[in-house]
Amino acid sequence: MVTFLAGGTGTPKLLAGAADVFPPDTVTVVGNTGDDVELGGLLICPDLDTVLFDRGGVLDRETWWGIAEDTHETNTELFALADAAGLDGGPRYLDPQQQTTGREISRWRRFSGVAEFMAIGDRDRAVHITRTSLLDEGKTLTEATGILADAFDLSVTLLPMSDEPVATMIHTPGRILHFQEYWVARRGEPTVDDVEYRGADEAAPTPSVMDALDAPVVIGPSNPVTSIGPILSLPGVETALSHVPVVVVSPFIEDEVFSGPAASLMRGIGVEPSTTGVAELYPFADAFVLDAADNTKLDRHVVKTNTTIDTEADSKRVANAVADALSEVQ
Ligand code: FO1
Ligand code: CA
Repeated sequence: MVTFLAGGTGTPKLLAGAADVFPPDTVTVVGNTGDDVELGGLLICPDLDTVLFDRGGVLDRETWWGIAEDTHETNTELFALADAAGLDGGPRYLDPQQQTTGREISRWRRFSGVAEFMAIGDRDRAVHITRTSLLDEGKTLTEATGILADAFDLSVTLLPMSDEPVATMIHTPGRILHFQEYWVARRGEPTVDDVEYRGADEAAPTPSVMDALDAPVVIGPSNPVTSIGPILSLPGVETALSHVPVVVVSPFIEDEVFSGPAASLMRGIGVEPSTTGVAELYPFADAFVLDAADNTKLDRHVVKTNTTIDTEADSKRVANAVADALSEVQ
């Protein structure tokens, strides 16, 4: 058995061609839920959905979010309606008093559906309606995710990191923004002063997640601050990781990041944006897979390969390097 911690695109890309190396029925994926938002009453879990859709064979691999060739009729209509009604667009936070369901809801991640600021596809939306309805029926997020995983015929086990809400909040000079407002509405442009995992102290990793953290753990080339940080912020997770072999694929080549906002977010929390900085954030990690061109000196086992992942052949090569690293530290 092996457990992958996943968020954003790094780990899903690693999983995309890893089946020969890590048979899917031996793989558990723990997904970040710090990016989750409630938008127009629907719970959207982007990082769970990227794994759900990619392992289910329907992911839009141009963007690595949403469903391939989805239509956006409802989203377009929401804009037209807001415009016609003279309502302001952009992210509109909801007041917690307006809470309409009995579910435990974190006010920090609730947005109005007026002029829906994230481009939710129509088929994608069907997933959010199903998930939210299952929660309203009293299921946990773990149960709802399991039901969706069956619907998409997943052969890996997919688990949310927690059944309780955690919100990744980005502190910027003027305001504190939810991650999706920072990333989607503000295109990652505001200066990052700090990053906060709101709710993490009161949230718990689920029992299934704690069981999964008894197996060797792989952290793919995901953003350490917004993809993996929320998982590590949950009580007990770092301690669990210190007791099992952990292999990390660096999302950097020395100080050059492959993609996304990792560098400015790391700088924002006062960590050097580089492989060295990633190693500081993962003191429990036993081995690192680094790019062949990355000459960072680390006090851990290191396996080198070309870590660029564009194709499934790339992903298989990196997965083999991960397996080599695991066998060295197991
Ligand atoms: N990212 C964007 O840049 N723009 C969008 O409109 C957008 C919509 C969206 C809808 C559903 C979903 O699951 C993800 C979506 N994303 C969008 C991606 C998302 O903001 C982030 O890339 C992830 O949260 C990072 O892990
Ligand atoms: Ca360890």
